[in-house]
This record gives sequence, C-alpha cells and structure tokens, in this order.
Amino acid sequence: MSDPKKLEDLLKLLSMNNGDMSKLTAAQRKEMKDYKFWKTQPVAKFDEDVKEEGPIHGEKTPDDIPDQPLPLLAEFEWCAIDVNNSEELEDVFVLLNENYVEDRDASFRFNYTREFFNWALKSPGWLAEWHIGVRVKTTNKLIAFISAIPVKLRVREKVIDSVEINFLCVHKQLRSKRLTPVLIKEITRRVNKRNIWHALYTAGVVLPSPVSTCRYAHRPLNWNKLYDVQFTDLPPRKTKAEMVAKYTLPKNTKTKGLRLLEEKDVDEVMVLFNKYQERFDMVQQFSKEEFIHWFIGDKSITDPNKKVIFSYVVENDDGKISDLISFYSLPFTILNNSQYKDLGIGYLYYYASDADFKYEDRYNKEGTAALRSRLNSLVQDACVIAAQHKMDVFNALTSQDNTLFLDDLKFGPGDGFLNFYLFNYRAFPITGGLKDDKTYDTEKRSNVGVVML
Ligand code: MYA
Repeated sequence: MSDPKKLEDLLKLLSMNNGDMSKLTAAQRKEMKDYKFWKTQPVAKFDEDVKEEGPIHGEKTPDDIPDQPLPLLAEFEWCAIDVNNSEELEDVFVLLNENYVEDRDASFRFNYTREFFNWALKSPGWLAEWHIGVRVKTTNKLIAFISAIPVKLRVREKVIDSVEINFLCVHKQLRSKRLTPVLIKEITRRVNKRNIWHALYTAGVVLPSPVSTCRYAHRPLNWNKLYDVQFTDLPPRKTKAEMVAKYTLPKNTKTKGLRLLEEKDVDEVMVLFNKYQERFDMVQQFSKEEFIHWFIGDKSITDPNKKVIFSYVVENDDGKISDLISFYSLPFTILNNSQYKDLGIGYLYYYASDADFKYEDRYNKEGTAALRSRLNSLVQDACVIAAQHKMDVFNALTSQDNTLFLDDLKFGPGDGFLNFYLFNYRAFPITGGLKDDKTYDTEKRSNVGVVML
C-alpha cells in the first residue's frame, strides 16, 4: 500500500473497529432476518420496544445444558489455553497479533504481552476452561480463540452475575466459514454450565442490538513520532511546529497530592469509587480482590515498560483521598521501521472524584463545573504520566463523564464506534455520550460506567 496511513486509520485500528457499520443508514444495514446466527440467540432485536428490563429467556439450570462440547469439523479440535504455559500463550499472541486487527500493510501489530494477558484474563474467579482455543488436529496450529471472565454487572438497579467476552478471533484464512457462531455457542455452554446466563461484550460491528454506542477519542502525546511513522499527516496550512505546539503537554503533573494508588488505600478508594459509579446505568461491581487486581495489578512487575495498569490517587493535606485516575498500556510493535520499534498507547480506564458529591443532581451546574475542572486536571496529568512512560497517543471513549474533558484536552473524535451488548438481558438504551450527529454530548454525557479492554 503506497498511501501513508492517516492518524484516523491508526485510530480505527486502535478501536478494533473492523467493518464499522455504524455509519450506514438503517436501510443499508443488515436486517434482523439476515443475522442467521444472532436471530437465534437471546438478544434484543433492533428497535425492539423494551417494556421491562430483565432476562430474555426463562429459568434454566446447568443440568439443562449439554455436557459435551459442540461438534467441530473433523480437522479441528477444542483446546483450553493455559495462560500460565508460555508456549500456549505464545500461540494466542501469534493468532491475535496476526489476525486480530486488520492492518492493511502489516506495518504494526498489537504487542500483547504475558503481563497484559495475566491482567486481562486472570482476574479473580477466572477459569482455564473459559480460555477457549480451536486447533488444527494434524498441525496443532491455533486458529481461533474466545475468552470469558466472570463479572458482577449492575444494569440500573439490578445486579447480574455475568461474564465479559473478549478476544474473539478467527484466523484470516478461516473467515466466513461460520466458526464464530460455534465459538460463541461453546463459550455460552461452558458459562451456562457454571450457572451464569448473561454476558457483556463490545464490538465495532453492529449486531442485534447495542444497548449503548460510544465513540473513540484520541489525544496525540507525541505528535512528531506519529508523523514520522506516518500515522498522521500534516493538516493543510499547518506547520509541524504548530502541531507540536498544539499537543505539547507540561513535563510534570500539576495536581497537588497526586501519587500512585497503594494497597493500603483500597478500602477508602473503593468507597469513593463506588459512590462515583452510582451515577451510571451500567457498571461492573468490583469485590476488593477484583479491585486490587484491576487497579493495582501485578506488583512484581518492576520494569516500567512492562507495566500494564497505572492507577493514581489524589491525597489531600488532611490525608483524605478525593480522586482516582487510571489508565492501561497496550502498545503496538512497529514493523519495518528502522527508527522506531514501538508505538506506546495509553487507554483511559476508570476514575472517580468527589468534586460534585455535594450536589445530589449529577447535572447541577456548579457540580458539573467543579467536576469538569477536576477531570481536566486529572486526565491531563494522566496524559503527562503516559507521555513520561513513552506512550505516544492516549485513547478514551465518550463513556463515563468523559465528554466533560475530551474537547478541552484535545482528544479528537475517532472514526471508531464501540457498541455495547448484553446477552440474554433486555435493557432500555443507555446513553453513550453522543448526540444524534455523533458529536460529544457534553450535557447528558454517558451512562455507561463500565470499561471493557
Ligand atoms: S469483539 C472483537 C472481535 N474480533 C475481531 O474483530 C478480530 C478480527 N476478526 C475476526 O477474527 C473475525 O472477523 C470474527 C468473525 C471472529 C470477528 N461479535 O465465523 P463467521 C457474526 C459477535 O463466518 P468471521 C469481541 O471479542 C456475524 O454477524 N458476532 O465470521 C467480543 C455472523 O453472524 P450472523 C460477530 O468473519 C465478541 C457470524 O458471526 C462478530 O469469519 C463477543 C459469522 O461468523 C463479533 N465481533 O469471524 C462475541 N463478528 O449470521 C459474542 C461477526 O448472525 C458473545 N460476527 O450475522 C456473546 C455472549 C456469549 C456468552 C454468553 C454467556 C451467558
């Protein structure tokens, strides 16, 4: 491919948004009847008039579910991937790196690491049987993967035992052969066997039916490098110096009392965090053990380049913690570039702040102004820390209260949209931080309070 990649292309990849259909008109979109697989599944139909929130199919028990895995074509076999086994993990990296993201000229790939997978796939309660692979019997080559982790989800006032499904991938040479429905049915069977009947998942593609849609937003941290590796072009009538100046960040963080989150803070921070999360309609509820896993991660990682999760708190003079901010790192490897080997990418994760707690109404004017100002400082500091850790671009969605700071902090709207789906659960739509014209909705903001990797 000869034309240089545009930042938008990169950002589209970052959003894993293969085949974005969200831009199509309703008439151009596949109709429900054309979703040969999905129309058979317990998911909400397009434009369904939801009368009441709750499960779609009635009560079942694990005994109602077959004990045997779904049949596969004779040349394939199921396998459980042991993420503690380096060879098996390597197979997953190769599969995902080469097939997960459509990189048209293969000049960069996700740089999945053991550290990232330990974080993403081994959260408390994880099960090896939910890391499902499909191998070619004769060669043992891994050609497909799907994973689930257990989560407690709150949708409005109801708390639902669920799983999050992620890293679905089919080898490029085996696409369009209907392997995906088999993977989904098999993971459903294994999850049902454990008496869990609901799932949350996200995808760039439009399926029946998103409960919410958010948009990706991207903040260049190292504009020069993005330009050098041809991820971004120079806009017309702009100079490089102007672009660099536009995105220049302070060298150091500014928020007084900002420091790394430590285990000793967890009880206090969880109170703050849980209170903050109450404002959203869809959140993950963390146990203390889960909170430590997701926010502190593996403390034995000493190499800063291998660190996955970065969590900070603001401790005030009186010793009280008023804010939490976190982001994670998932870099790209740049191939065939003599100057640069990696592209660092930070993803905004969860945050919380007591800035508007004294106002009962989330949309109170003074409360909003206070929160906006606090989030601007916190997220700017997160960008500064990400840049200090050699990250080149910082991603956020329009979820949470993000639309309060995206424009101010120069997060450009991306091409990618992320749809949120619930399996076997009907819910009223949840705002995704977007207006009808898909620009940031700074007023209503989003009611999505869950962050999916
Ligand atoms: S999202 C990330 C998905 N992965 C990628 O984008 C990586 C690159 N792409 C690929 O590897 C393949 O293109 C995939 C499709 C595997 C995506 N989610 O096998 P097929 C439907 C759900 O011939 P292929 C993530 O990881 C499609 O509409 N369904 O297709 C979350 C069609 O169905 P229908 C999808 O192109 C995953 C059928 O598959 C997706 O060879 C959540 C065609 O199958 C998609 N992203 O491979 C999974 N893409 O005929 C659901 C296509 O009806 C979990 N399809 O239109 C559900 C909950 C399960 C647990 C429940 C527990 C209670």
